[in-house]
Amino acid sequence: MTGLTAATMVPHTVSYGLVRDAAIVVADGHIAWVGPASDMPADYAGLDQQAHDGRLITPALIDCHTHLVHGGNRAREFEMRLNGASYEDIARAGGGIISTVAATRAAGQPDLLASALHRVDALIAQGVSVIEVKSGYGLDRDTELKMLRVARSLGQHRPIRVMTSFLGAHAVPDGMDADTYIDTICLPTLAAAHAEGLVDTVDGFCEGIAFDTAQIARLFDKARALGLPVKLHAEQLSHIGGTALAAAYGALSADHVEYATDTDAAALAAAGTVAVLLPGAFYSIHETQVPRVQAFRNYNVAMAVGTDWNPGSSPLGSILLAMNMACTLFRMTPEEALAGTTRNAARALGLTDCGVIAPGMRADLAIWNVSDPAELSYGIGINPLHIRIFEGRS
Ligand code: DI6
Ligand code: FE
Repeated sequence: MTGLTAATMVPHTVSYGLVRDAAIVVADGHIAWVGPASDMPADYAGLDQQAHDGRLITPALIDCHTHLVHGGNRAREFEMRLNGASYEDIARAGGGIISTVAATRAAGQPDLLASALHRVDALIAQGVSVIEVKSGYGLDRDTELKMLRVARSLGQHRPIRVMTSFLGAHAVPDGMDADTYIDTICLPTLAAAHAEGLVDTVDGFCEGIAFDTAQIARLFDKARALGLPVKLHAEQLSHIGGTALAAAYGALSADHVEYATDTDAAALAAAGTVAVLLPGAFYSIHETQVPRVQAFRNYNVAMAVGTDWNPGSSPLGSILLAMNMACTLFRMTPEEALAGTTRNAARALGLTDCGVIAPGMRADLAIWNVSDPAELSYGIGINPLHIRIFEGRS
């Protein structure tokens, strides 16, 4: 491919790792060479060439935090919130996550798959090549496994790579206390899901309305025993120590982190844990505590951006809009937002073969009808995708 402006997102180079008048050589689904066309080795000159008249090419986008397998929707709750109820009021009144649990338990696997594929298609149409998908709307063994099987199968139905997270510790089911749930349902279900090869990472919701740090620590100990990496919903609605816990366990990521402190940022940096920022949830629940982006910068914490696509706090089906919101609501720069959906999103998933355009990386690429990479975050509700390339094929 020639005639491209390549935002390679290779760090510690120029802004966006930008290469103008770039050529990219793809072979066997991987990037063989990238650089200024004038430097392309003569051996590649005989290959088929596609000219792209100055279009921008980036790594394909990565949505590193979604709950896109779920039954039903919560439009009613949206209406309640607009009539004055808070997210926590709704959760305590038996609504919220628990109502999606009922809908997800009731849904057959084909229906869950069909609705998830619609959501996957929307992300693919925006240049996404990797999605993370969580369980957590089952809260019983059969439904958690059903969700993870659906998540795993998405990649057989669409050209997309799926990373699964076991989020059994998402909410406490009705009629049970949190400790009993963790010990008698959540941990055994994790073991069963892992035995079926359904779990890439283990996640939890560490929050006053969900699980405390001691309960999450038991979950993380089990994950460690199974050899699985961890990540955590931490400090979304209050500060109860989830970020420090995630860092102590060397988590891949701590997600939301609106209420994380400077001390937490230092702990994330020391652990190499990515801060995943989710402006869709911040926006939807009218949160006012902005995550400390400047502290993450000061301590060199890698920042990723995701949709958090879920039926309650973030019915956001657009990774490009998440990038725009990260800039406008959190004051991230467009370059940070793009790093957050490419290089740093890969890192939040423990992936080392994607997220930058460099030799040896998977040829998962997005070509856009724009010339300046800032345009990807600048547009609101605009999709400038020209073509997506997945494993070298468009
Ligand atoms: N934090 C969130 O924002 C979502 N889950 C979580 O742990 C909310 C999920 C929902 O409301 O259905
Ligand atoms: Fe989430």
